[in-house]
Amino acid sequence: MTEYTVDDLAVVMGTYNEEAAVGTVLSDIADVTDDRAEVVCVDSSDDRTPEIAREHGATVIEQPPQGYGHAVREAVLTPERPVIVTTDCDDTYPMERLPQFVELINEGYDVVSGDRLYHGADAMPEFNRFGNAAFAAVASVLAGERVHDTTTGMRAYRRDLLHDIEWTENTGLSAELLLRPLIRGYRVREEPIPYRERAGETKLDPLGGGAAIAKSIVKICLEERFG
Ligand SMILES: Nc1nc2c(ncn2[C@@H]2O[C@H](COP(=O)(O)OP(=O)(O)OP(=O)(O)O)[C@@H](O)[C@H]2O)c(=O)[nH]1
Ligand SMILES: [Mg+2]
Repeated sequence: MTEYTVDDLAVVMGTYNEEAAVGTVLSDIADVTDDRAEVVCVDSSDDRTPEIAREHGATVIEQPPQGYGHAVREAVLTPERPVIVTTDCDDTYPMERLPQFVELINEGYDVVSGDRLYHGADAMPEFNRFGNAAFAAVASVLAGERVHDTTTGMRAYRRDLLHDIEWTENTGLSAELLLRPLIRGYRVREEPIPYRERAGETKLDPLGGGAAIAKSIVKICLEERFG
């Protein structure tokens, strides 16, 4: 089996007015990969985020603001490199773990999903923590396999898988990117990660967004198992 390195890695993200965090996130990626990973930002900002991203050598694709899933779907489908990692551009995810995520792909996993709940996710707002526990419980029952964090922003994927499945969700895209491969029998692993407090303002409406995610989880699981 091919042994991938950070030269085979693309790190991708949606960016929407993240000027408080984008410099730190892209510097962290450059540091841990010796500047060898490709970086793609699908950007909908009206602040300095895209300029800062370009200064750090990222490829910036402009897109009108249409929500998380529109941005991240375009982001994951863009790179040619065989290993693709998603992150949020808000300095919440541990970029120092990128080499380990590549290693787990080398061990044979198709999806490596950063599990924020394992260590307690103290930095997560209480309402989101409750919502995420509920999403995981419902998804586990409907998928027939135990999952712990369905909405994490940090995952590694084999590129082929991303092109073999049709993605339909917007706010629920993160759950979809975990659950469709899982139910189809791809090798999926959840890996505990630390989670930091966000830099800058949230882009998610907790109530409306939460309802959309719950609906996506039910729809995806029913489609995949009985559709
Ligand atoms: N291009 C683009 N990016 C988006 C859009 N909505 C969200 N994003 C980005 O997607 C990522 C996730 O959004 P967040 O606001 O962090 O959502 P969240 O992680 O559920 O909420 P927090 O707990 O506040 O971090 C961030 O990097 C956002 O900038 C959008 O409409 N367009
Ligand atoms: Mg976030």
